[in-house]
Amino acid sequence: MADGEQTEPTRCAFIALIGAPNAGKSTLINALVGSKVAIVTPKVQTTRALLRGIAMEGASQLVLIDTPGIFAPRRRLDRAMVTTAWDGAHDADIVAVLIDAKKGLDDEAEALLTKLDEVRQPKVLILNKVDLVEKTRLLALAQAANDKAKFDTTFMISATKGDGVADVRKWLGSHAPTGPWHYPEDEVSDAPVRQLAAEITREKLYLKLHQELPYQSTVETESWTERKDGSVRVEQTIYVERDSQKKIVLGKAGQTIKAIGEAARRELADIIEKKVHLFLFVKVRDGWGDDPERYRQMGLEFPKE
Ligand SMILES: Nc1nc2c(ncn2[C@@H]2O[C@H](COP(=O)(O)OP(=O)(O)OP(=O)(O)O)[C@@H](O)[C@H]2O)c(=O)[nH]1
Ligand SMILES: [Mg+2]
Repeated sequence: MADGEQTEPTRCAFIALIGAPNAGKSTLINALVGSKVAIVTPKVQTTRALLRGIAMEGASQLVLIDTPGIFAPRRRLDRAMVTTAWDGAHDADIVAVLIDAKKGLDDEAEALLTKLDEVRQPKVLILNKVDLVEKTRLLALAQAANDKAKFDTTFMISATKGDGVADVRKWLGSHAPTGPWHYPEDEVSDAPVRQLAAEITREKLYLKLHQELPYQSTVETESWTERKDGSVRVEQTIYVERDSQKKIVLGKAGQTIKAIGEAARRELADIIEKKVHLFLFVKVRDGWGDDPERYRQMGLEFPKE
């Protein structure tokens, strides 16, 4: 920059995306950032901890906080996730509330809107999945949601197709408070690559396994070694609760874990642009859902009860 040149002041906003499980929060973060930083699955409760995706919009840095879906929690892990999601909202400069337009104002969405009274920051309503819904229904839904909670503005978008995403980014950029950027300009996420690697494996696990099993498993990266030939050796452990679950994760003749490992390895290699050697181990840890160390690894507070 030449001396004396007028430049826009930098802006930086922390924006929490909250919403019911499966509303498309992680998909929207990836779309706003422009690369995959958060895992996405058709299953509810995919995101467990706060993850920040970072996007630039002109002179504004948008720090997008992906939160676990807000729902009525039962297990200890669920309670930790919901507390984490609300903490994310209270710490942010702007709160974006995502509603699945296909589902509309169901009990989950209603409960969430009611609790928004406690949120003091500017609030944005984002109706997502508009590709699945007729326009007239959308307008009615936007009206009904705005009657329930006070929003500064409303967007109707499709996070998967990208419709409306640029408008959201632009609005957030122009409403960010002036201030220095929090991260280097070229950073896309605050998560260390080891954590992203564990998340990618967890995504493949969610996609390949069904019913309760994904929820009763967690993945940790145990080691990450850069080798002289430029490739990376990654070792990960998949924790499950019971021996019967371990059998399912392994699959007949190890077929299931092989497929999970292959899909995860390929995606990780794409992202880091290096050859990856991925080694997966499955361990039975009865009650990992009550083990504080597993929460620390996931970046969650451990609820006392
Ligand atoms: N048709 C359609 N599907 C979408 C859209 N956005 C997200 N999805 C799908 O909705 C599912 C859930 O998306 P996620 O991004 O994982 O949702 P989430 O809100 O992060 O979910 P949790 O982490 O479980 O709270 C995935 O199958 C997405 O592909 C959209 O605009 N249109
Ligand atoms: Mg998510």
